[in-house]
Amino acid sequence: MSRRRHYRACHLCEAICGLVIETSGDDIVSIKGDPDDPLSRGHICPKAVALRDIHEDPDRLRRPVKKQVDADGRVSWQEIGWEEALDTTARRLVEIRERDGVHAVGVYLGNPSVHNYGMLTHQGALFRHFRTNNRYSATSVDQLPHHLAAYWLFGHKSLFPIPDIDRCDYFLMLGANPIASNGSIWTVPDVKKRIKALTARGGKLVVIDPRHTETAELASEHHFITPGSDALFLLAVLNTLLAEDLARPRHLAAFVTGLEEVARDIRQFTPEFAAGHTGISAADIRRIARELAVAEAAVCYGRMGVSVQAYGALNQWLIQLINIATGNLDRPGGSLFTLPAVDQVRNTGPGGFGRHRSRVRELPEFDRELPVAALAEEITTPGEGQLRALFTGAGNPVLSTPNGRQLDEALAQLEFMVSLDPYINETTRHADIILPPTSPLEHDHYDIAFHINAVRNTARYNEPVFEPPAGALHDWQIFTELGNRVAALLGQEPQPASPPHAMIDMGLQHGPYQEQGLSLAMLRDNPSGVDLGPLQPQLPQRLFTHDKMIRCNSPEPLADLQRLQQAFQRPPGGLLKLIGRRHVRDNNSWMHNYRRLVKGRSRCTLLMHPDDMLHRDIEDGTLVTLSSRAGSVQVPVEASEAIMPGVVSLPHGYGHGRPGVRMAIASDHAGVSCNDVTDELALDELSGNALLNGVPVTVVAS
Ligand SMILES: Nc1nc2c(c(=O)[nH]1)N[C@H]1C(S)=C(S)[C@@H](COP(=O)(O)OP(=O)(O)OC[C@H]3O[C@@H](n4cnc5c(=O)[nH]c(N)nc54)[C@H](O)[C@@H]3O)O[C@H]1N2
Ligand SMILES: Nc1nc2c(c(=O)[nH]1)N[C@H]1C(S)=C(S)[C@@H](COP(=O)(O)OP(=O)(O)OC[C@H]3O[C@@H](n4cnc5c(=O)[nH]c(N)nc54)[C@H](O)[C@@H]3O)O[C@H]1N2
Ligand code: SF4
Ligand SMILES: [Mo]
Repeated sequence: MSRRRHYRACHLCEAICGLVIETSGDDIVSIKGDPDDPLSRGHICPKAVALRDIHEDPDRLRRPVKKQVDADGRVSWQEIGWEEALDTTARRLVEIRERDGVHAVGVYLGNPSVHNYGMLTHQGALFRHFRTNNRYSATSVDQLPHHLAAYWLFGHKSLFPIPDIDRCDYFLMLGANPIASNGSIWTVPDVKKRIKALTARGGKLVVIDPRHTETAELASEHHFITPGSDALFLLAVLNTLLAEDLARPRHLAAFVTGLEEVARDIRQFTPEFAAGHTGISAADIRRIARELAVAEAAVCYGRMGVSVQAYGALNQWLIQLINIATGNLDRPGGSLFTLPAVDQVRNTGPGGFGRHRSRVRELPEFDRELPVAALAEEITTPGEGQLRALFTGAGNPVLSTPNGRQLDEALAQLEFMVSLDPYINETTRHADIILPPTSPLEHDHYDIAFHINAVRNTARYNEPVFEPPAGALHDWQIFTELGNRVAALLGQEPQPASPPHAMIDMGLQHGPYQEQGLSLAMLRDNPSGVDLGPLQPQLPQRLFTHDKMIRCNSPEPLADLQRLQQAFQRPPGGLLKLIGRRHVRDNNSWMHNYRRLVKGRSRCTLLMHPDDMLHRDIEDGTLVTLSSRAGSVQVPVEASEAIMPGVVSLPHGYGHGRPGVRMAIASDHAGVSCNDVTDELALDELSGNALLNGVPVTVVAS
């Protein structure tokens, strides 16, 4: 059989590494990094080769399945044809919509939906018929605070400033572990090499994290911080900059206002006040602020650890204000906006906040989505607008959202559920019908999401590696087919659908690089990608605020300062605080079914500091009960000096031992779900984002 080389970008995480895949007939012979990709320069991580495992996995569904329940309540799954699967789904969704109204139909979209461009371009074909208030996604267990900060300050939910690590001298990083995660809201393949280059040229990386992480290992300086107290640290840094007259917004001064008002409102948040709660000394906080101020090019960046906690939105807003006050926004070596070839910032709406609220708990929407922490109660609470049918796509909220156990039980009460997903997992086992799309290597790929966040402007389009099997449908085709059927049932005309690549071609030809002749044809000729150059200063033109101004005195986070101050007037509760953790061979909940990724020692352990173990009669390996208001799990302890005393850490995405999960290897490496302990009532009250880091817990030997 002759060998063929294929080019492909990895879609598994935000680093979007270029790959070269060699095949022989239907077999994958090798998967390697593509040295000619101008962004990833040959980098890959251990997950890239799992693309082969996904493709070949016998547990991956190839055809739609329908749930059968016999007289004794035993569940089995029957393969059905696409016509029946699509017809039934469309009919049931429309029936419930007609009977109970559009809000009775809910939608949850998970993380891989953003890595799959066909899902992004074509979901509207179905959802335009269901303009429901009950839209949910992984955003509200993740980056919602980043969207809000960008919306308040820059006028668009996705206008994220990106740390320009390759030209930076001083990097202050909070609550991120890119060595494990490969970067987030920061597409930065090969981050290890970039961090090493930063310190090798005399630059400094300061990491603030309750765990001495793999990233902290490479840092010039690491400080433990009490989970959930980062806002006090950031306020103290900003306060020092403003009070000591160190702020110098440089070119930003022409279009930035409101810093004086912020300076007034934050005066009481001193380094001394922060020191008492964060565990970082006032002297260190002042020094870090001064170092930031004098560095030639500096950046402050924070991710999951500061977003998905009690003050997520406040934190992300403060991080931007620090970059503005030091004049490092829109500056090489600071943080810069990208200019993606298909400009999904310009092509999508700016967002909006609080235009409607959830029915039961009155939580605010953002960009027409409600916080997913409200999903279970919207299903179980009777009354008008109660959620009766649910569509899930590329998501596993039973394992990924707070109090997943409660959601698990709620899903069982739905009248109809359909899942667009290749697996029968903890969530989709509740579906009546599962619609499996083609494997990732059977469809083409262009990344429309993550170029927005990339450290360099590049573009890359790749053809499918394999032809899809006869009759198989891509995610985008499933959306189109369902949309057409729903339209017919509602007496409407079907909408003509062009394939995703045609939409990308339009986006390229009408995008910011049209003068360079960028088009799909050009990308087809350059399968390793096209380099569009380093990030450039673009302000104020790139702003989406109506008058091209940045107003720092955003009223919502300023008002949130009161909540912060009140919370930290109370003495700390004395409970342990639970945080999460990622490992380079995990990917949220769905990549535990591939032997090469799960081999070795179990990673689903509770990290605990020896000092905390001592009082509790716990030894390394002891099985403990980890409990919160919401629930408890039993898990072995792993002693670690790398975790701050008073803090424990458990990775999320495990808990595959539930009955009915059809993922054989994952079930053998089941672990427990961290989100059986996280609490759906604990939120960043400002944004509605979940609080998954800093959950108060107890730990006792089982
Ligand atoms: N290998 C792998 N890569 C992934 C993923 C994966 O599951 N596995 N998931 C992908 C996804 S969806 C995302 S969103 C990204 C996430 O990317 P990152 O945010 O870089 O990854 P995390 O490991 O969650 O890092 C969060 C850090 O915050 C720390 N932390 C926890 N609580 C606090 C706190 O209160 N304050 C501070 N300062 N720090 C705190 C944790 O110890 C941890 O080191 O990773 C992506 N990449
Ligand atoms: N405690 C705690 N909880 C967390 C986090 C944490 O740090 N701590 N992190 C949060 C974060 S950042 C995120 S993003 C969420 C993730 O939460 P989710 O997005 O809900 O969950 P995933 O584990 O990513 O599940 C992805 C699903 O998509 C399916 N899938 C994979 N590829 C495709 C595809 O191409 N098409 C379709 N149709 N389906 C596909 C998989 O089979 C799987 O069912 O978890 C969150 N939960
Ligand atoms: S770092 Fe992310 S994009 Fe790169 S190979 Fe690994 S999983 Fe794929
Ligand atoms: Mo995420």
